[in-house]
Amino acid sequence: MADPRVVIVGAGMSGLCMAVKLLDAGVRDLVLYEKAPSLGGTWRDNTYPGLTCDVPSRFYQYSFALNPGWTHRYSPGPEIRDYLERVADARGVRRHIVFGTEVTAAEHSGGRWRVTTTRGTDEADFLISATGVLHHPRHPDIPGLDTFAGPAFHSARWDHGARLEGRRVAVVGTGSTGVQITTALAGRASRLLLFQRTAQWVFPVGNHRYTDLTRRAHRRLPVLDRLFYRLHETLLSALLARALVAPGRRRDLIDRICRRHLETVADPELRRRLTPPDRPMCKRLIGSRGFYEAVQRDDVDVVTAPIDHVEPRGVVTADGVLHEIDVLVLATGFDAHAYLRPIRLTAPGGRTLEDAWRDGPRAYRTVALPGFPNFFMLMGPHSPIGNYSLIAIAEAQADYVCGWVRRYRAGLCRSVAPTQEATDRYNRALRDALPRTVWTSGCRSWYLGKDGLPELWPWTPRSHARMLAVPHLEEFTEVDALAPERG
Ligand code: N01
Repeated sequence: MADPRVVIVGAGMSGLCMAVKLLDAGVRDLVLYEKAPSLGGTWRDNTYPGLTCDVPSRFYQYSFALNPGWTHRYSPGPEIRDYLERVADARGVRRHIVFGTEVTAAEHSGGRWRVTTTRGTDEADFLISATGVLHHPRHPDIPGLDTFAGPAFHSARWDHGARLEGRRVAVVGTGSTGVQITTALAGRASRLLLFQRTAQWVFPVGNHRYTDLTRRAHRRLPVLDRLFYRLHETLLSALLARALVAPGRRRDLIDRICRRHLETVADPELRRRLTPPDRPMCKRLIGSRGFYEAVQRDDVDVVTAPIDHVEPRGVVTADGVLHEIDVLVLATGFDAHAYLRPIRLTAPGGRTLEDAWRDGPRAYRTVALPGFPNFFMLMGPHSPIGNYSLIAIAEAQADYVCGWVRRYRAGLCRSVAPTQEATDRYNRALRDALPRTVWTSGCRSWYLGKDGLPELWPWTPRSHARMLAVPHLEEFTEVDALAPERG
């Protein structure tokens, strides 16, 4: 039985998940390269005020490490980060992580992946990308941004040295992040200006604290954790996940709830400005009960005039108004299409990832790429990342990858990749299903790729898990034998 060397890129939520599953499967020659000095990925990078997961804590956790101690129905960010740290320690992952080391390139030659990092080189039989989806902050191209006299920073690079109490703070962007920051800072800042380019729908969800009694009950009766995990999975799958991918009653219900919630904004003019141009769920549905209350405060303004430029004293809008501020927060999102990049990935025969994805990121069943042997992705293209637990998705994908590692150890495969034909067939089915999704209803969203088509899973997350539960061995081929020799 050959024991493969496995390299995982990234020690965030999905990298840790992959590592636990591989260790459980008996793989010992395992390394996770993490470019940061600590683990946690998005939950390490994001530390902004109000950071809360928008998926219920009972479901936003590993099914193999259920936590009875969650303090809230929706977990605060730092709690999730602590949880990931604890899982890494408890499951023996930490000693496999090499921190402060970025993978810059990987080339498959001689039957193995030659991995280049900022600290040297390595070799691997399996290369697994767990680099996350929303990782590279999107810095807006606003003229004069660097001339601002006060602290100015992206939401994912929060400057904790910047004083906020009693200061005039501007927040640019009204996605999930901008909404959470605005809700948290209203009343703390002396004046809060929310620069909104496009309004987004907000679904009313409150966040209550679990009582000590509840937490004690969950500690004593682990079956409760399992029960609530399944319950939340079922609710999210049955309501939200289906509403995203199929027209009908569920989608209409979510529409109605969002519209009713907007009616709680008393001033018709403000309500008009907060009315999105597209349907709920075109972008990731925002969950908040406090946001509309926050923007109705006297010390909070929603500015809808487009930003023209920034000058040392503040933000100047296209109507010529200078909005004087002390702190500028850019909640402008992430480059969602940068999958894996800037890593340079080269398949046998010299084909690069850039070649493969010239027309946009396309994968085999979200996890693999034709021509790239023993290379797997977590959260790869078209993963079901809309309003669902990404942890559950990562688990399904990690289980699938483990299947191939097991087959390798059993001597049943050596350097496998999906065939181009199977990949094309899968992508055709995917495209055929897209018109039923809400994202083709006239949305403007980073969910859409450069061809205007959604880059999301057009079926339910459960169908994704069901698909990955079957290995589809007949759709894979040994690659080395087929790769053309380089001249
Ligand atoms: O980013 P976004 P986010 N001038 O891309 C605006 C996840 N998340 O960080 O809509 C002015 O959603 C942009 O305007 P427009 C969640 O999956 C999860 O908020 O493009 N405005 C938009 O309003 C979410 O989907 C949790 O017109 C500019 C905003 O910035 C994802 O992270 C919590 C601009 C960006 O919104 C990203 O959310 C928080 C410009 N030049 C976030 N450029 C969880 O709980 C951009 N904007 C799991």
